[in-house]
Amino acid sequence: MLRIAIQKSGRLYEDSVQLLKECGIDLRNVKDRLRTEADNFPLEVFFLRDDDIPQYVEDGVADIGIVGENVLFEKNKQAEIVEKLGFGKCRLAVAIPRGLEYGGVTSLQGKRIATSYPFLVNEFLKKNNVEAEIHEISGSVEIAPGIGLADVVADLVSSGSTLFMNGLKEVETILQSQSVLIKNNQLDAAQQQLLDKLLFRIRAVKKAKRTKYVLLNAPNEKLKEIIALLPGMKSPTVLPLAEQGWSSVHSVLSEDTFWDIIEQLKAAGAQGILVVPIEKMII
Ligand code: PRT
Ligand code: ZN
Repeated sequence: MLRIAIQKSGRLYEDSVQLLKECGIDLRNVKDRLRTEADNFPLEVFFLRDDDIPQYVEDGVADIGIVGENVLFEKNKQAEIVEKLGFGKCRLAVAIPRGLEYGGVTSLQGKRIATSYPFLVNEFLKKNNVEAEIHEISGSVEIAPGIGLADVVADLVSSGSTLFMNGLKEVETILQSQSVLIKNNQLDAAQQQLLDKLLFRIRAVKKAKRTKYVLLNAPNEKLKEIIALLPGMKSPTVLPLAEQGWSSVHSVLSEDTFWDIIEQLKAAGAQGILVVPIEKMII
């Protein structure tokens, strides 16, 4: 059995459980539980504070875990990243009171920096040859300058509205972060095999999320032009319509190029374009 550690509650909980669900792993009765077993995959799930996950995985109490890179790097534990998961995106940034002039990282010299990420902030300061005083606080970092506890802050940012509401502006990015799947460094062959099985599913789910299934109708004389616009997994599927002179074309499109290609398809004479989400994609 493979043991996975995920966040008990908080910003990563929903996405972590949802990802497992999309991998066909159903967790029932998870409410207020510290551990549970999946009934259709040999997986035991531990629900923990995110801060504890790197340690559990390093020690091998859990074989794998889902945690933000910010926490993983801050805790500086021995655990290998096996897959970036694409959720929980944020950045660890330095922010200063909005009215303050900023002339680059040397402006931080001698300042008091409030943060919950002392290790990462210290590494950042060392790398930039800046000496500053780090004040470790565990929450509400953004209010520290306002109450005179610090001059500047280093905190996680996603939309930026918390900084804005507290009269702060971002001046440096220390780390770009997202959730990752990590593993213990000494998995045995059986555990690795289970992890590979899980990873295969995770990758199929991730790939499907970035891809759409497209169906459209095209006049036969335009088919060549339309097919040239569509990559498909191998090549597009073309089926004759009941109406003479028309075909139905099916293909997959990546999210990155999606809108550009749809416009070109329309311009090339495609009609009745349907775009359908894909649940899993195995290639
Ligand atoms: O109880 P536990 O210790 O498990 O949870 P926690 O309270 O330590 O963490 P939680 O649930 O708040 O966040 C878990 C993880 O989500 C973090 O470690 C990050 O990897 C990720 N994440 C993504 C974020 C954010 N975005 C985020 N915006 N974590 C926190 N924030 C906070 C930030 O600290 C600040 O207070 O949101 C505020 C800023 O948000 P914006 O949108 O106003 O910029
Ligand atoms: Zn935490």
